[in-house]
Amino acid sequence: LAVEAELREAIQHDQLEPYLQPIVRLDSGELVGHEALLRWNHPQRGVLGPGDFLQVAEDSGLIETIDWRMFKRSLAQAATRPDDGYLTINVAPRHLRREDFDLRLLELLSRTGLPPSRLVIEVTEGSLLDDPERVRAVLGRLQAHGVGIALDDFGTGYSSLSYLHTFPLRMIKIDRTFLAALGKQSNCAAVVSAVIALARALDMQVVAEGIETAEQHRILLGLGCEFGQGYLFGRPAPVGRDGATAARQQ
Ligand code: G
Ligand code: G
Ligand code: NA
Ligand code: MN
Repeated sequence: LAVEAELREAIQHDQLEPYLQPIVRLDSGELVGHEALLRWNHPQRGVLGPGDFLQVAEDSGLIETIDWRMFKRSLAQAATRPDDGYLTINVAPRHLRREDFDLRLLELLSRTGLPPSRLVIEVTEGSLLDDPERVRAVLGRLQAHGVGIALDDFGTGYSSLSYLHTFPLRMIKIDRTFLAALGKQSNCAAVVSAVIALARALDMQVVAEGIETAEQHRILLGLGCEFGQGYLFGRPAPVGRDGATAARQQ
């Protein structure tokens, strides 16, 4: 309860902020987009990531307010930065169960002036499977307006990609736990390679997450992975202090 009360204060005092992490083409290093990641500028404890409070935010329902503030800020920022590529936002599962989620998001897009084609929403497998018919309808309407849908943390769930493809997915993001094992466990490369081949056959883009080393970068290139994100290319950073600098210098 202490964390929940503190979170309410954090919302009131505007201590929550989107950090941006660059997403790049793995062959050229070209910047293609950014992921907005929630950070809490805690007055005593410094900058906190979602690991410290996301569960409480979701259980208490505060995540709805927090997410809409994040969406508003990151969409408005992206609208003023036309060279930043696309923006991905993380969407808590409960939003997708709301019939009016797509309408609210489209309204925010028009209010901020961000073209829908520059927005990608990141959803998890769990949030798709929770209420598949309703979620498919909401995502379908967003896709029809040009918003992209990315499947986040792919590989941590249990569903087959062929079933997940019954949702309108533009992109899958390979979870960073796979990257950690890449180069250490040989079967890991086989799994990633199969995921890339299937995604390609289904006409989806693949983004590898959590690339930290040149070795991982090299292996992914060899496997035909097109896009990536990770500390090697840029850490999540507040707008203004540019997290994409490392990517541009490559
Ligand atoms: O940045 P970090 O690695 O700590 O993020 C951890 C998790 O928090 C990720 O799984 C991500 O999906 C989630 N997350 C990050 N930012 C947001 C946000 O703005 N809203 C929601 N709902 N989840 C977020
Ligand atoms: O759940 P989601 O995939 O959205 O969360 C991404 C998380 O991964 C964020 O919390 C982000 O801060 C973190 N992250 C981004 N790049 C790297 C990286 O190269 N290594 C590690 N360990 N974490 C990363
Ligand atoms: Na994400
Ligand atoms: Mn992810």
